[in-house]
Amino acid sequence: GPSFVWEDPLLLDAQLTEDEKLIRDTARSFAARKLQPHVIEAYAQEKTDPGIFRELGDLGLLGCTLPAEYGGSASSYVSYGLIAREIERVDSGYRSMMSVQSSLVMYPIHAYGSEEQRQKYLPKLASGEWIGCFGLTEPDAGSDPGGMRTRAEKISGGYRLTGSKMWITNSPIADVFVVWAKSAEHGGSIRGFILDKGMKGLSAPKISGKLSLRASVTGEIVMDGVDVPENAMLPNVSGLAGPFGCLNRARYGIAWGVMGAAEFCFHAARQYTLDRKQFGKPLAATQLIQKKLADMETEITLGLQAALRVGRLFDDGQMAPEMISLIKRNNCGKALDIARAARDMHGGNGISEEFQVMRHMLNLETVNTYEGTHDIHALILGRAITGLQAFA
Ligand code: TGC
Ligand code: FAD
Repeated sequence: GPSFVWEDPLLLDAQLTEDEKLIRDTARSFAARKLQPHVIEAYAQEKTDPGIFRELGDLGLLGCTLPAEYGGSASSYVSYGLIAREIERVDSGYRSMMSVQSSLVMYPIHAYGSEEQRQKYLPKLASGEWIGCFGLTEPDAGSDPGGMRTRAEKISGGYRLTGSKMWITNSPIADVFVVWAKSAEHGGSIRGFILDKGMKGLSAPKISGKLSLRASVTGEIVMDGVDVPENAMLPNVSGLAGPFGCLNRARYGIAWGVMGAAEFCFHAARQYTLDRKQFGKPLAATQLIQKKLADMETEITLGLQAALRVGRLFDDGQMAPEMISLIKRNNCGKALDIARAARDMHGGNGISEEFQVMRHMLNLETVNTYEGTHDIHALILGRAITGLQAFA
């Protein structure tokens, strides 16, 4: 009869199309060849290599769900998730760089932008020639982005933007800034703007001292009266639905991505405990270790299967945002638990950079927090379950 495959217990592979397997294999070999050899040093030295965007672009791994005329490959959302999983198998920071470019910068320009904006920005973002960032969070508005203070004020021929954004992935190396601001001209509603590096009054200082996601640079966006032309505004969206439309896609990718990080930790813990002998036998021959491995395998398998299900629904136009809250929250929380357990199972070696499990663990603390914290997604689900909102 059929035999059990410990690396793929419910045969996820068999549920993928040939195109999806191809893109998955491309991402896997790129991550192993080009990212893995540098990640330990990049993390230790807090160095982000902007060249990674070009390499991702060359392989068609940026904005893959967009049509070919804008540099995408009209790939499925399942393919996008598979890319996230392979990159995050190496490091959550590299996956962040890819997610922001694809879901938070290219997606809104395509979905909400004018034809002129699409032509100007998308091909160069798809090739990785330009790097993008997404500014929603502010020092005093994180979980509650509706409380943002950044303002767009109408001036002759355009708008003047004033305010600051905090914790912005890629901002210190970005060429293109998608920024959300309240516009008095539009009754105080939130509007999106595309800013270019070098505009007067625009700066993006790096945030240093991060103990997590150190291979991916994070910064502020300071807008000290930045004058932009009329055509810098995204014409086709208004309100929080704009940024949330982007977040739906990034959060969905994260649900896949963190399972890649968890798989790395699971595989490492399995191999380590098979190799390591104490009390005259492999650690893997003990009941406690086997229970931990069984728990890891179970959560990863269920998490991936759920992500695949949501991806298929996404591709069929049947995705409701609460489905994404469910898998983003569950998969991040489970990946963090798995990374902590793997760290523990490595004993003293587990704290060494060489074994890489502690880096994943530290990264996953960020991933559990950004794109809606673990608890914020519980409240989104709680609202859907009860009809009562408990945020405010
Ligand atoms: P609420 O009243 O619920 O909604 C306001 C408007 O937005 C619409 N909406 C959505 N539309 C599409 N998709 C969704 N998921 C949506 N959720 C809400 C909603 O229909 C409504 O539209 P309209 O037309 O009626 O105005 O808004 P609220 O202010 O009560 O929000 C509550 C809450 C907690 C759900 C929300 O604010 C939230 O999700 N907070 C978390 C913030 C967050 O996720 N920030 C992420 C910043 S970006 C980031 O972290 C990038 S890291 C990337 C990386 O490096 O990988
Ligand atoms: P807060 O909202 O202050 O939350 C603090 C704690 O309070 C959390 O535990 C939260 O769950 C809890 N809490 C909040 N509200 C409630 C409530 N109503 N009930 C109960 N508990 C509550 N943002 C961007 O816009 N673009 C980016 O590219 C980006 N990249 C990031 C990269 C990194 C490395 C990090 C760390 C963050 C990034 N973020 C980015 C910001 C991220 O989205 C926010 O940090 C996140 O949304 C949480 O906001 P906050 O940090 O202000 O925490």
